[in-house]
Amino acid sequence: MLENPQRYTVTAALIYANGPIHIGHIAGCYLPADIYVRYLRSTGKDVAFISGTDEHGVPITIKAKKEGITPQEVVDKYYVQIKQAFSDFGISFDIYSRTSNQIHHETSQEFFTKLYENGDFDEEVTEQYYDEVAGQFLADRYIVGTCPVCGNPNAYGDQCERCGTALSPTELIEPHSMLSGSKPVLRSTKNWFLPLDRMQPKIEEYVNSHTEWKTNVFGQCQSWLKEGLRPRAMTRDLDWGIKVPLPDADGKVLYVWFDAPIGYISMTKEWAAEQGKDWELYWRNEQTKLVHFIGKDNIVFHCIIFPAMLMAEGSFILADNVPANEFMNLEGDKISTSRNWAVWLHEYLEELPGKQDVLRYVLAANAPETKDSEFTWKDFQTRNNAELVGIFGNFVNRAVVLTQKFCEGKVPSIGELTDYDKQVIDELAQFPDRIGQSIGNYKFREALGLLMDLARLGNKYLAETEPWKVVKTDPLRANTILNIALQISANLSIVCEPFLPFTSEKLRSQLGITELFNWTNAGRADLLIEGTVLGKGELLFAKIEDDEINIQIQKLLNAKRMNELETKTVPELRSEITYDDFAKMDIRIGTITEAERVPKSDKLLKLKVDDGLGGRQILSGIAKHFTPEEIIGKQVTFLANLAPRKMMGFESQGMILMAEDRDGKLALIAPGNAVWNGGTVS
Ligand code: B3M
Ligand code: ZN
Repeated sequence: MLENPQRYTVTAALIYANGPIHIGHIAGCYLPADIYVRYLRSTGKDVAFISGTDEHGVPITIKAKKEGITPQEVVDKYYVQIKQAFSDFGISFDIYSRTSNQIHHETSQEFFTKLYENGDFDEEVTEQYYDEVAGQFLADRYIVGTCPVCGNPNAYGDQCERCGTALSPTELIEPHSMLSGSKPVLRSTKNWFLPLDRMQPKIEEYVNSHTEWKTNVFGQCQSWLKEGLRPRAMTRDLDWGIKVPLPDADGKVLYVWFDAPIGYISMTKEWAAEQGKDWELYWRNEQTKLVHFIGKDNIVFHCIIFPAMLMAEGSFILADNVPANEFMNLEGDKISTSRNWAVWLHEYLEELPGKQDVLRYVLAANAPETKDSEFTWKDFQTRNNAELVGIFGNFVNRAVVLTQKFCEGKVPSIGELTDYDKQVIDELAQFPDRIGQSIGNYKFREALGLLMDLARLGNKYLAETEPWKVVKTDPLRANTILNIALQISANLSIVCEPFLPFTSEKLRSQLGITELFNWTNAGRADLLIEGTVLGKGELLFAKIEDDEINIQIQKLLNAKRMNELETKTVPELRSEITYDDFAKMDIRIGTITEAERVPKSDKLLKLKVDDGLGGRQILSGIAKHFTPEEIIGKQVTFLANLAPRKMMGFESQGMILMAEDRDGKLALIAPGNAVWNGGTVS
């Protein structure tokens, strides 16, 4: 672990540009990265915060096929949307670029060429799966089968997302093509492999030198190392991607997990060029600390494969830490793009405008740092109302409003301090370091808890000193109290900035802060100078009412229903019958004249049906779908020659025909025009 570096390269996963981003992405990777970076900047460090979209690989081409547009159109559309959402949400990347840029293609190809020239690859002709219907090789997500490690039936050809194992298509059990659904055949093809097996000792040495990594990250690495690493192809037989820069590699591209992490480097180059900086300082200087923020499904690529590539290349630094988070679930279920079970960031920003910090707060407070966590809208509301409004907002508001009221809206003078004042000032002084340490150790929930403790300290101080009463007898003492309360608020504006940047900004203007205070000033009780005019007082957070939350909950319920409808398939046809079989059935029209529930049965209705022959009794299992009242007088179709049978003590003489809807709801089958009772159906 690099101690006290002055320069940081911080990366956040290059998400596939094949769909919008949701709260799971934010909580898993982007928010922690942003908190970390904002904190580092505030302490005066030199930071490059790098991210962008991953625009190659099968996830992009699959999406293009699904939407009926070109891969280029897919990435162009989502790059813009994703970039905008991040920026509106206050994720403060220094650059948000894309892997389709020229500089990235060049950087990746140079990287590949260097490894090729070093002799780092094994060039091998192997049998790979080929889809004869689609006429192409099946790499990565084009092929799905059962994971040999955990039995997940939907493992991809390059990775099982359930257990995280990196796979090759040939390891899948019962593979099938995602393109045509057909069973693939094996065909020979040449590819370039990184011999991870031979590199294992070096990789092991690297991983083992980082026992400080988070337990989930270190543990996953150990289990792969224990299994033994296998050579991995760094090229693919695909047409979408970065061309393999070799003469005999027509129709081949770089493996997306080869080019994507190199994106961190090429994007740094792009940024440095724009800023007039030297990119090499951020990737080749041993004093630079490289940190990758990712979600847990990307651990193997960042802790083993990318470092192996970097080691082979030889001129780059390796990650000092890879603080991967686990997953965040939503209202008791896994977040899923295909099932639309998600809170989409761009929709949130539109539907709950101005509430970026509320979501930032809730996601940080529930961050899946050590295990999977859960987002619910009720919790969102409670945390806003009880914590942001009730604790943070309440304290600051009281300090500001009381100052407006008793001190003409100016920072009052500070007089003699009581022991209690001194104690509070001492406590205040310790907060920035404590919060900073938690952030530095990637414990963002803990840091946020401390931040709220500082607001609690402020609330307690006001409650115990009661300046609104003191002012009547001892205005100078009230001045001192309010001065201290305002100093606490000023400190809050500094230490809340990584978590709540929009609030920090508002708070600074309310307190009339014009100086560039940062973490290096924090902890002091003399930040605000006597006489400083406060800005306009406005509430930092507004209460969120049930209505707003219910809209969001309803949206999710709708998604669930839509999904259930879509996944319900039309039943298969039954086996064929002859006309004679059909002709045996006597189907007729009748009118329900009486209907009542059958005692002790929640399913059965006892019906009287006018069949033109004097009427008959039919028992029908439709009580959950119709009330007796609504069904009386309705014409129905019924099977008239079904052998009578007893149900719950009553004889049923026939069967009412019903149609079942997709969601299991029953509908009567009645002739479009009234037909005489007794009319036959044929
Ligand atoms: N694109 C996977 C993902 O979007 C992959 C990350 C690349 S990081 C270099 O989840
Ligand atoms: Zn698995």
